[in-house]
Amino acid sequence: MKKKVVSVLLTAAMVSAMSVVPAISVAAEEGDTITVGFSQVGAESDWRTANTESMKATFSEENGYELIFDDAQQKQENQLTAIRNFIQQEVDYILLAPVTETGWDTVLQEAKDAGIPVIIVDRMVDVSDDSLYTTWVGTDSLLEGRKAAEWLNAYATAKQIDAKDINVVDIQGTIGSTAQIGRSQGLQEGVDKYGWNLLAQQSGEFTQAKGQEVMESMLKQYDNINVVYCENDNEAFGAIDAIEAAGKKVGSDIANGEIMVISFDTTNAGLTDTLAGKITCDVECNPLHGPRVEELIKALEAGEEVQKLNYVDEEIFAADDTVDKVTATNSLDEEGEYAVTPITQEIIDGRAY
Ligand code: GYE
Repeated sequence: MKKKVVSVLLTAAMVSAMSVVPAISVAAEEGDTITVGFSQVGAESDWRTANTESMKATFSEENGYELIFDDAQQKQENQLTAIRNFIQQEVDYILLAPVTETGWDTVLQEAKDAGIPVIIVDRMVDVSDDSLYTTWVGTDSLLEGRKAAEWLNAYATAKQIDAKDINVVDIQGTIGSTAQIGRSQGLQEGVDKYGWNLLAQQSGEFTQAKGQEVMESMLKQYDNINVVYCENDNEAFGAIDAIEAAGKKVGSDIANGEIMVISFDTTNAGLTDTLAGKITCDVECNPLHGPRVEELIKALEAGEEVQKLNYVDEEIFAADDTVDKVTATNSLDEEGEYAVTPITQEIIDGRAY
């Protein structure tokens, strides 16, 4: 890749945040290939597959990169090994999509000592020293959770459903991952604020199989569930299968015995289920991080400063038009109004993932 000066401006979809850190410049000479090691979480969900494809398409040979890709199969120990291999191979950049937030201090210190910049992608790391990574790009999971909770409150209010008649179960993501922490917190805040009954919470590991298993056991334990809060689309697919196998109906008419499914990701299959009315509200989580990470690398290559935290803008889709907007506060404590878009086939067809 040719060393050239590129604009430090990140895309409009990347909302700048917090402090600015000095860029760690890697002296890629004219014509040099940039080597990046990417430690990916796994292949647990449709979201993850779209994320992997985006990264692979961006960091291709023809774009001037050598990508060393490692699938950690949802295990942190595999990620630690992958990062240590990247250090040994003296890659130019380490890209890390961390499975959970904690447990990274030692290995990131090793990367820092080796002088290799680390870009965190998707979920966050919780480290004692922020200089252990150069920059982060990803989703605001807490905001996503709050959007879903505000949507549920607005929906129930519009349909005159009493908060005390809402019996919700939470199929959580991988415990300790940013996506789980934020989405679970968003729901908990809604429970505290509005007085819904939170019957049960259990991890479905962000997979369809585990989502189905957890929903089956919850249905056996509780006969009054009317809302299922799934922390990603694949868990929702499993939960829907479990509900239908138990002879119940998924849908928004909870006053008449239907079980409402709320989900996150807005994958193609998730939005298709939303159009079919099986998922009532799906909060977007955008997986297309490849070009965003590349923009950060280009800025660093040009010796420019980059924002430490780069949040991606995301939407909300629903099966119907009962709620047209919600107000929610993001992780930076900024209150915003977010439109809720009733899903159509045209919207699904026009999307990139
Ligand atoms: O929602 C889920 C995936 O970390 C935001 O991980 C990501 C989550 C995404 O497995 O489907």
